[in-house]
Amino acid sequence: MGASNFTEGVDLAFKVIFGISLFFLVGITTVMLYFVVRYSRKRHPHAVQIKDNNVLEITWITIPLILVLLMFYYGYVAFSPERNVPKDAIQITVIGKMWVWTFEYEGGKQSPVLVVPINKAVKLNLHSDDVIHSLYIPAFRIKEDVVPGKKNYMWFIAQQLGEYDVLCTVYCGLRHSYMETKTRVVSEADYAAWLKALPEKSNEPEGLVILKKNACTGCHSIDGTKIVSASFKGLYGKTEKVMTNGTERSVTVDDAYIKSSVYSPDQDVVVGYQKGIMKTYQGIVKDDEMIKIIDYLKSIK
Ligand code: HEC
Ligand SMILES: [Cu+2]
Repeated sequence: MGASNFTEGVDLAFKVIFGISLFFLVGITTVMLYFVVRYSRKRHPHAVQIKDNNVLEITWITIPLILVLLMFYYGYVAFSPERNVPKDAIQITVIGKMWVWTFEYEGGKQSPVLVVPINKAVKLNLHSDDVIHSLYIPAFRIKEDVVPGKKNYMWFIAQQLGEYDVLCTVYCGLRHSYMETKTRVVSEADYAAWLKALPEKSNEPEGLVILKKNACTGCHSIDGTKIVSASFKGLYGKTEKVMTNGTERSVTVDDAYIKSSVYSPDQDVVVGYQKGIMKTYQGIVKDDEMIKIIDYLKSIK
């Protein structure tokens, strides 16, 4: 039995198409080699024109038509149920954002991993906060684009307990390849217990929640490791070399500098980095959120 209810159908479509391709690869190559020998100029010095051979023409129309329709049939049979969601499916919202997946359960509880009960239909409502992402669970044989401003969905029934990869398959910026997580398929009882234990609200500091919500942590770590840019750890109070209008100067990282870094990131560009990697958060990070971010940065200096 496949990992999901779609695994077998998609695999069968793949095998049919692969089989037909293999048949043509072997068939065409064989005929080609045979013709090279049989109709070489030595053996067959004068070319003969063959015209109006009805049997031949009907054959090469009918056989490929059947094969192409066969491929269509198996593809259609595997794909069409993927767009037909059972009414009683569990609803989970997926939020794609550069470069994290977040799964939101009933009541607004959020998790960075997708946990689902076995043998239950699960519908994923796909939502993007920024650019086009694509949610892919290879073991389940399902993939859908997550497009900003468009309602898209996918669904499945997990049929085997275990942990499976979840990927983003469209290039969505610098850390696209890190945009991955797991699906955990658990028993129904474990699912209920897990969902119950999932905290209503994160018990992390408010400032960190805001940083994560805006995916700042995709580029700035909080533990000192360098990702795309400097870590937030130890940043506050540090003296930093920046380029302002083409001249290098030293600044101390304080409230005003953090604010201008977030609202006009290209004004002072930290030496060693490129302009334009970080976008402006003007109008996205509100003033009260800014205060919480700064408080948080002070707490990890
Ligand atoms: C796409 C990656 C990316 C994201 C997302 C991002 N930043 Fe940045 N950030 C950078 C880069 C690169 C620099 C260094 C270049 C510059 O100064 O513009 C930087 C610089 C900074 C600086 C100055 C750092 C220093 O060493 O002086 C601060 C503060 C900062 N970012 C805060 C934030 C906050 C807060 C967010 C989220 C609201 C955020 N960043 C989101 C890439 C990013
Ligand atoms: Cu992505």
